[in-house]
Amino acid sequence: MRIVVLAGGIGGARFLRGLKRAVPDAEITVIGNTGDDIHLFGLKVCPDLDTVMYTLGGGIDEEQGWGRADETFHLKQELAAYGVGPDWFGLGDRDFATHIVRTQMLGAGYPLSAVTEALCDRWQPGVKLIPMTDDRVETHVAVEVDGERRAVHFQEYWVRLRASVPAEAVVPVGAEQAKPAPGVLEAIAAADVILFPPSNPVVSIGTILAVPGVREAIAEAGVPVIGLSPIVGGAPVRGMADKVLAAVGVESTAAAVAEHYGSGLLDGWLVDTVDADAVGRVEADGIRCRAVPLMMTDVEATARMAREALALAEEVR
Ligand code: GDP
Ligand code: FO1
Ligand code: CA
Repeated sequence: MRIVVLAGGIGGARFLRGLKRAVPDAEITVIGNTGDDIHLFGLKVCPDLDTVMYTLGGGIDEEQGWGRADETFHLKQELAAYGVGPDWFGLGDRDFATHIVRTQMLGAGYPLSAVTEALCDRWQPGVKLIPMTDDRVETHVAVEVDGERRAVHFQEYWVRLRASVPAEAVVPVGAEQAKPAPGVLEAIAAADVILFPPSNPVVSIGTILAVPGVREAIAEAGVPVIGLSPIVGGAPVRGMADKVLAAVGVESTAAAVAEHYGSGLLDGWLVDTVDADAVGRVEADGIRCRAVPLMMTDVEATARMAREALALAEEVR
């Protein structure tokens, strides 16, 4: 079975671990979000690609969900001693090596997709990980600070400001001119099923869908498209999805997120059992819906979620 998954960082990566457990023989292609990418200290950092790669490759800091296990921060401290920032972004020594290799390869002319493949040679994530595009896309968030409206990089909104001010708009800068990376449209066209894991609907999956051609390819693939809600009991399980959903005029409920994707894209939607009352509303919109436990407390619980998603795919096929 060929499965395509559109993934952000932690939510996507943890779901993929369960999916691999549920269907060990499946050929899984992950289309990764690169809108979170940021240039720091002259290096290109790709947080969501790295979160998927480290999580599936066994290098992730499990508790934090991003960055490397057994991390140290000597390099960051040395840079700070020279007055070189930013100090608000936690780049560790082990993680720095990844960004150095990536930046070196990009400088030598390799596209991000080739660089990602090279990095995955080390980590062996057990999936084919492809960035959504080789072109530069950066998610910016419009905020009002001291009565003045300005745009900040998504990482500045989330990590420095901790999403403490409302997001007034979310813009994937560069997306309109971006082309899907080699293999993205091919994987979608060859898929038996397409899954939206419980990733952020705006700054993860929304950004991938903003790359021209991706949304159309998914809608035209003619295979079941099944999503799992990242919103449980009216709030994100973690992160700032509520803030960025508000920016696009969508309420933070499992049903509203399904409607935001729409029946033109989604065939099936899983909500958590606490949101069972959303099932009727989602089905009235023409999207098949089931309520099942959606908390990724461990790999086995996550594998059950993946099995439910694949069972729903068979129902709508
Ligand atoms: P990020 O890039 O690290 O923010 O990760 P993603 O975009 O892939 O996923 C973020 C989303 O995952 C958030 O909106 C969370 O609500 C959701 N999430 C995290 N853990 C869980 C979980 O155990 N269950 C569900 N249903 N959603 C989760
Ligand atoms: N998230 C934080 O909340 N604080 C950090 O200092 C931080 C550093 C960081 C470094 C490398 C990396 O791969 C991820 C990192 N993240 C950090 C997570 C990052 O903000 C991601 O973009 C998340 O996916 C949020 O969507
Ligand atoms: Ca992310």
